[in-house]
Amino acid sequence: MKFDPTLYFITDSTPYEEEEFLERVKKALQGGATLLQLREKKKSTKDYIHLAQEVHRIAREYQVPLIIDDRVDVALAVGAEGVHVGTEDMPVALARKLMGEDKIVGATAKTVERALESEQGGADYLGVGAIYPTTTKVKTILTSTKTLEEICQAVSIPVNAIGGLNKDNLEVLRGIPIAGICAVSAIMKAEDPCRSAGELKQAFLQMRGE
Ligand code: TZP
Ligand code: MG
Repeated sequence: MKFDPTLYFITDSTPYEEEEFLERVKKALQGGATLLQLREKKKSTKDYIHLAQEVHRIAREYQVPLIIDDRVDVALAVGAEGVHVGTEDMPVALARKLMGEDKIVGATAKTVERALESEQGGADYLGVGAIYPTTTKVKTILTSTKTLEEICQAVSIPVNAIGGLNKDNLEVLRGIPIAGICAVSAIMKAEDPCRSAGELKQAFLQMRGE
């Protein structure tokens, strides 16, 4: 399935009531997020599915593909456009087998080895980071821009940078052939997620020289 990785917005519903969360997701899409990931770490399967259905409704309005973090079963259950698997989740090749050829499968890679393995397993894109320390709850380590660049050179699928990125700190990525950036808090926690998404996208395109 075709997708645009330019501005990949990853959600964190933790501090919000459902209504406000969904409103924020909608605003992020209005502001120009091109790809959306629902990322839930604590919800029951039932609640994950419920939220995924709500978010999918909004994503469809804006024709933005919805990727589900970790859970192939939830992605299939709600007919989401894809799934994202990390190093401790389902192996990429198995996720691809279960999701089928038409869906999007993304993987986290922090080394060239994992990047190549993920590409061979059928990943459509890679998320690489954390580039900066992050305030989002995640089990991660910092990934250097050198490794990010080496991963970009090693694979032919799109590579997105992730971790602590905001509109004012993208300069370190200049010259590295990433396809896009991922962001949680810069958009999710912003006073105005629509404006933040727009500004972040603009900053990325400018950094890339567009
Ligand atoms: N993987 C590496 S860093 C990260 C994930 C899921 C969190 C990024 O969140 P933020 O708020 O954009 O730093
Ligand atoms: Mg995961």
